[in-house]
Amino acid sequence: MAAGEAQADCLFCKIVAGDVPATVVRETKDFVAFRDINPQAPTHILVIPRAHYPNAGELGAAEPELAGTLLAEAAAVAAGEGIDETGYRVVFNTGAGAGQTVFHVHAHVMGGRGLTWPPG
Ligand code: IU
Repeated sequence: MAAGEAQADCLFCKIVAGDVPATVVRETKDFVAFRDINPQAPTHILVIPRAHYPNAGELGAAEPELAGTLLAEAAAVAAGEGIDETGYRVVFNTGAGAGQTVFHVHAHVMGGRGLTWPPG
């Protein structure tokens, strides 16, 4: 498989392709942002690259510019949701041990309530 290529068994690749519905809030040439189906905060959006990389580390290693732009996308989503003033969190769960369940890299953009530290 070529790096970044869509995976037939990947849920988020199916969302990118439009084969699985999602509540999309922002789209660019390289990214899609949609509402998490099981939100953990009043605002909980996932930002994904259209290209398939399993996690943030692999995206950063293969496509550092795209990885950087993903952070800008997360900030644009936060601004669009109006949570940039109050504060928000960008999370990349990386690996099953850290709670990653979908192995297509995604930034969780969460806000709209006070967020405690450390996370669980
Ligand atoms: P995780 O970091 O891999 O655990 O995050 C996966 C997220 O994908 C999680 O918050 C799910 O609620 C979310 N999600 C979704 O938004 N739509 C889906 O169809 C599925 C999972 I499956």
